Amino acid sequence: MAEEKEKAAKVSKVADPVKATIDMATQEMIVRSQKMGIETIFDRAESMKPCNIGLQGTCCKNCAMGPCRLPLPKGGIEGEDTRKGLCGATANTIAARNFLRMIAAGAAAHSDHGRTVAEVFLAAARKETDDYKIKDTVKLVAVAEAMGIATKVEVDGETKDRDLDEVALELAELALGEWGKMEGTLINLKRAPQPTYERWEKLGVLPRNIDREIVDIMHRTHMGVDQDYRNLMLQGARASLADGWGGSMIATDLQDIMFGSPTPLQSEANLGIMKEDHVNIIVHGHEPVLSEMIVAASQSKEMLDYAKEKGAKGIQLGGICCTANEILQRHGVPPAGTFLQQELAIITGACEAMVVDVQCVFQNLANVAKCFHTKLITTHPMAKMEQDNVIHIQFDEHHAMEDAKRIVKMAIDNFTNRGADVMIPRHKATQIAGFGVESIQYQLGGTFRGDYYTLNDNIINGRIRGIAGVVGCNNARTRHNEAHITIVKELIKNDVIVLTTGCNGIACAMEGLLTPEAASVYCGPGLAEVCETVGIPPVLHLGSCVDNSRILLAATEVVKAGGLGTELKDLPAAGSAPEWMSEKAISIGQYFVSSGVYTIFGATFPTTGAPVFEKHLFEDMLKMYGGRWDYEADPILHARKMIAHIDAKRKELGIDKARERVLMDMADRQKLDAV
Ligand code: SF4
Ligand code: MSK
Repeated sequence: MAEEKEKAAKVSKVADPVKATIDMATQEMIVRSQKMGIETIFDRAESMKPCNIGLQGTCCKNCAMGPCRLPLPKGGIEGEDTRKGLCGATANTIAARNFLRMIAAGAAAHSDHGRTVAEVFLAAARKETDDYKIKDTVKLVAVAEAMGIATKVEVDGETKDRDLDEVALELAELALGEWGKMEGTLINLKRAPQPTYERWEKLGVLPRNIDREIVDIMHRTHMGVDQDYRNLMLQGARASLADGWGGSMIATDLQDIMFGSPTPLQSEANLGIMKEDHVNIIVHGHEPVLSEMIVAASQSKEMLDYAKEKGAKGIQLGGICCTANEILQRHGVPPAGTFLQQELAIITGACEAMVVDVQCVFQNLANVAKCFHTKLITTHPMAKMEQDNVIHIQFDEHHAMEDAKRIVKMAIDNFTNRGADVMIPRHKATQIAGFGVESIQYQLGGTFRGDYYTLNDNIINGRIRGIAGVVGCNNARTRHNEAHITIVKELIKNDVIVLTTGCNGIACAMEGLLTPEAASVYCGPGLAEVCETVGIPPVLHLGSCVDNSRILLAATEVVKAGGLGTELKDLPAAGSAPEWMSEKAISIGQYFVSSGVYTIFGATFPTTGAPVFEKHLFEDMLKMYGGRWDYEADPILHARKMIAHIDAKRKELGIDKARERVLMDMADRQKLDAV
């Protein structure tokens, strides 16, 4: 352990905690890590700077004659762009191929998550496992019907409900088929507004099956295949739609059916949720199939009694990243932090076990865990670590609870190995999470109409200026959480309601923005009035990365409720990923753009070295899909661009005047109050 700390202390530069993050708990833990000589991502971001050519998207290593590097000359390009790789590939081709491979990796990650869920769902439907059951039968019927499965039967001239076990089995088989079917296109695409579907059909971008679109990208971007950035991006759209309306949507739907659809619940967020006198288990990654079982195991009397036997007062479960969001939205288990706080949870010295599955897991966790008693447990067959202190307990849905209990017991047994040097930051905040398409409908929809009428009404009358989806990661190249929080605060201040997922959701929770009380503190008068009347936070947490599909469906419900156009592109709405870092964010961004949403990224953008290709993303796509990409690193300008887009859409819809009236009413009211 001492040797590990010595090695870690050799890091050449250390981060300035205040410049690294806006979050107090994170600042305190960075200071602690540096005092202990344990290197974290914040320090590594100081000692290693990114490659400027890779950053521009114009480095190609798709064959062994490269890497061919095509940096944009200082001052840009005047006249013809003559840059080319050995094979003649232009900067546009190289940047487009790189962009497409990011979409492929992102879509693969989301969709493989969906595939695992679908396989577990099939095992549950076939009754091959006792650990997973159908919890939400209402959603089972709704999803089955949305995917074209009959849920009624005619018996002796009478219409009756079909046996739900039969429906579940048919749904499981149909859903799994979406990954590799030989004919047709993805079923869920038909859940989009009809004109959007027709637009995709006309453009020829309807995905055929999920796996094929990803394989197609890997083929097409191989050396010497597709060399037209426009044609490449048609495939980018196809694969991204296979993610958003395919793999991710199926993951969300089947998870809700098996584990229960989220309903609003209270919880907390940040490292301060860990408890000194409890066994602390942190689950981290993305797939909830195992963490659902860990929640159940850690709440079982058997495990709680065992923890007490070992001298702990109980078991505190917490999460990092989207596994956190999954168990937050269904069980109220508090997130211990965002992506950038994963090492810090171990550095508290109070983490008995960190259990990881797939995606967003730092390999350096193993090095940090060596400095403490923490057991680092990998659980997924495709995600192991080379370091010898990592324990692999392979999860199998057929004995899921047994695996979960083994893990929880291992953590409890480790409680007595904890060292004396423990520091859990006191910072944590209360949050209300657990919103979904159905619960927003209940909270904001008319009880009589049962749709999004009330939300639409408030958008039309101008109390709510528009809708923003603000999602995504942290990026160690930017100040942790600063852009997330600045952008969200600027949006709600300007009466834009925010739907959040992923690490943005955790960041907003840590900042106290996910409470109804936040409305009177941070919102403009119109949004504050709506939130206070309905009793909702101005920022609605819709879950994990795959749950961005909830935003697509919620937006579709808004279109269906009427008065705001006929497609997602018509809505006064915008999407944002302020601190993105993952390839999944590019896939999400592209499926939002392809679905008609103006989508803006912060931090960095991976095409700046290829201005013509970038113009295709930022301008041409608007004509094709009604949505487009944009980029702005400055958080205030970023939010203002979103608001400007929302205002332009309000004008197109002819509802800009209504908002002016509402604001005048409010000003008048304030004047009256002052008298
Ligand atoms: Fe260079 Fe062309 Fe090979 Fe890419 S594919 S590394 S541009 S030669
Ligand atoms: S966990 S993909 S850092 S949001 Fe979904 Fe957070 Fe981004 Fe991972």
